[in-house]
Amino acid sequence: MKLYTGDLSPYSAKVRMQIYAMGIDDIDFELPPSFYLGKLSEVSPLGRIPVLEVEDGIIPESEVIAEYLDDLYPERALVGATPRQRADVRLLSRIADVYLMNNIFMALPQLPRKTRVDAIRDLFVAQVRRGMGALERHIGEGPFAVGGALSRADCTLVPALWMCENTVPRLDVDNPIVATEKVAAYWEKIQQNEHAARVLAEMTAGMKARLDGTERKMVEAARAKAGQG
Ligand SMILES: N[C@@H](CCC(=O)N[C@@H](CS)C(=O)NCC(=O)O)C(=O)O
Repeated sequence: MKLYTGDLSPYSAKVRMQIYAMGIDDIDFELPPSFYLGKLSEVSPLGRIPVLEVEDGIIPESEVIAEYLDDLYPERALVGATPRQRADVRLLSRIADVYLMNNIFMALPQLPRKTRVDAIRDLFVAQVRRGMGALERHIGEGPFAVGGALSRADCTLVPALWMCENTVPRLDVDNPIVATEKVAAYWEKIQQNEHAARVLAEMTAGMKARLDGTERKMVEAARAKAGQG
């Protein structure tokens, strides 16, 4: 199998963390060459990563890939031990995807101050804060988001909280984690987990490449190669 993925992509990082935690070793990672050309639709009609390439086609959408991997390796599935824990794992993963990450992504075009529309930024940041409030209510108080073991809730929350901490303040608003107690305590602890630490290091490297111009050079090289000058 092959996972089309990118270091900085939080939805991809979520699937990578699951792969690391489940110890799956037959998946190659690749950044699709078309990523730098803005032509991800050549890999998947949705035009987004992650995408899992399997024998008979592709599976897009991080949550669908995550469930597929749990179905493939049920003895290692990261879904929680009881029906209630399984519901909580799904709920926290959904809060992270739909209420945190999706709204952060919608706010990203407001990063440049020169073109920023404050009302648009505020609209999406308010939704992120609402999601954070729900997370504060539902998250567990141990070292993991649900119960006493790492689950897919952690795999989704780790990249989402990294985005809250590293991206939201660049919109000139406070990091939404700071206003929480349980989420802030969880965030501090989960970063010590080896699989979390691995994806966080990858995302940090991806962010560095974006900010120091390395990524821009890759885009220019890919365009030159494709004759897009
Ligand atoms: N709902 C999708 C979201 C995936 C997504 O937004 N991926 C981003 C990177 S993290 C992407 O591919 N963006 C490229 C684009 O929008 O052109 C999922 O869960 O996989």
